Amino acid sequence: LNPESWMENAQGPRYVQLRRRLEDSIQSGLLKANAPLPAEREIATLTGLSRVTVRRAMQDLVDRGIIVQRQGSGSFVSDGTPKVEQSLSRLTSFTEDMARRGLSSRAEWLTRGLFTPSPDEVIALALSSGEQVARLSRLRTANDKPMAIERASLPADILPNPDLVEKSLYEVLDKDGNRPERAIQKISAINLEQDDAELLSVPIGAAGLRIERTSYLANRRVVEFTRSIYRGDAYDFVAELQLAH
Ligand code: 16G
Repeated sequence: LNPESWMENAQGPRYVQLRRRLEDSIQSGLLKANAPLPAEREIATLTGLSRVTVRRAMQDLVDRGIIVQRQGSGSFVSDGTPKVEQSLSRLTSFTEDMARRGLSSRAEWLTRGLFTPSPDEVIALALSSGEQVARLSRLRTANDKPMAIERASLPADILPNPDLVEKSLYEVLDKDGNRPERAIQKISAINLEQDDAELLSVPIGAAGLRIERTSYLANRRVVEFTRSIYRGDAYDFVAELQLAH
């Protein structure tokens, strides 16, 4: 990163030059997946560039999914986990979301079966007494990289045979005429605890998003109550806003 060695004949704004330089180091394998990058301050000292320029180059690399920044621990070369822009206004399934982006999705099963519901499942799904619950817990991957842990609960009469769900839950619901048509979703920021961090292949304490989705049929019956943990570095959530009247 010595300034004389590369900035002299270089073209374009300085942050672009620095970005390209860092990209080259990553593409050539000099910096490998998950390797830490020097701190912004250090890069500024090494290159003679301002912190603002360095920050801009780094932000560009984050936006392109080439590096990831983790609060408190710095920047790292991405391990190739896709960065996904997810709309907050469309009710879609994980399988559809990944397919639309040309990514292959898979589910590693953690739990799949019928159970006696917990008190919060009884409330969330408005179950009548004695009714069982279908639980589907999966680690969801895109191009074989872990993206999210999804723990879905459904009334057993909507999904009497959970083993029929091999790939897409929504596809199975659709076939039975039970595809949800409305959902309420709540997103909160978390730091990942050990078990979830290990499943998602990120360090303990890394940023995550807890997403709770309650989905409804047209007749307002609850179909699904899903508690998910998404990787914070893999998702950008996007919503279109309109002026409130
Ligand atoms: C989405 C939903 C989840 C649903 C799943 C079905 C969130 C944030 N999103 O990931 O509730 O169960 O899609 O996906 O919870 P599938 O049809 O691919 O199984």
